[in-house]
Amino acid sequence: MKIERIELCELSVRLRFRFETSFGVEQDLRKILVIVFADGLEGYGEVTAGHFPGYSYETTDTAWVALRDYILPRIVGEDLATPAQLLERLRMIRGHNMAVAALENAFWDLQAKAANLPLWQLLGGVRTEHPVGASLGIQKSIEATVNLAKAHAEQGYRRLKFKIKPGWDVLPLRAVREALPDMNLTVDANSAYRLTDTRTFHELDELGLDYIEQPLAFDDLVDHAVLQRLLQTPICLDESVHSPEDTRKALAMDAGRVINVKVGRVRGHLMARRVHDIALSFGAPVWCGGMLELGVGRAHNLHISSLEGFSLPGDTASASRYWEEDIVDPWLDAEDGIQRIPTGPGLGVELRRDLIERIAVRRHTVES
Ligand code: OSB
Ligand code: MG
Repeated sequence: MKIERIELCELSVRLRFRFETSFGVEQDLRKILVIVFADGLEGYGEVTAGHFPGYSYETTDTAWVALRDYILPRIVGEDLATPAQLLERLRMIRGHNMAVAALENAFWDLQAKAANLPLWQLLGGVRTEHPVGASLGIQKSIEATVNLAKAHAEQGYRRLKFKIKPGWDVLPLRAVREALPDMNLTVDANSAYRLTDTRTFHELDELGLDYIEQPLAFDDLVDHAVLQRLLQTPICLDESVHSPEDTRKALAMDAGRVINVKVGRVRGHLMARRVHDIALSFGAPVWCGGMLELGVGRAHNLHISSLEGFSLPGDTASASRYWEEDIVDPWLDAEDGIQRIPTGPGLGVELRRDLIERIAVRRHTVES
């Protein structure tokens, strides 16, 4: 397919809730939509980076510059047959995985549309429904945490994940465990702890959590392996895994036993699939992480969740949990904790141009 034109569109959006994690609070976000034109078709991708470098060094602004100055000029006008060829054209660009992934994802969408297949099928998926969990931010009180947990359990979410940080961990989780004795519960520290916080880890280990997500440094595997040996609860790696090679090394050294696959963090679907395959070969379950995506990113997350090894609920909750309005039709909402993966060609969602027009704050177009 000859890539004729690529459009970037930055959108200003407001989350329905204030989302607090160990690295900060977010509510007003800026997201980049990537639209790729080829053969009379359009493919869509979304940059998953946050607006602040708290989760990763990538941000909306770094992705904008990386796409505009380095990535798009290498792709517009090219005749590309596969996502692998697209990645090969970008091989000399080190890092900036979320920027690259948005374009790679749009190219997959294009290819699926050209083949008249839903994206999940092109990716090798095996199911069209997937159980989902919810990621719940740090609340103002234990009571608020328990109430939020109960409300989400009632909505049918299959797993609840709680953001924790030093000083906000064992007590709220114990209260939630008492209120919901049979619920699948997890915690996500976003790298807020050190190996010396052993007491907290041992107390968390008593709560029957499905896993403890990214307790230690964002760039660490060694200490995670030491910690995993001390715990019954599996460690799930998020920030520390950026590639299939990272996955192999992490699982080989037992730095964790579960992998959170984020399509943006690992440079797109092709690499996400390899991460999945490696995890499967180690017998490690994977699940699809979330980055507070709008409908385009959320749809990509649902399609990759169709692969066999995504055996745990994803952070692919209902769009209406996050947004008053979303940029795609139809709404990607779960019913009783199950998301249906769209079955139309490509992503299987349409862009709401009127809304995009209203919330766009910056645009850039490159033509061949
Ligand atoms: O660590 O999984 C994370 C959101 C932004 C950045 C990092 C993370 C998250 C979430 C929210 O946990 C997941 C979602 O509901 O989209
Ligand atoms: Mg995480």
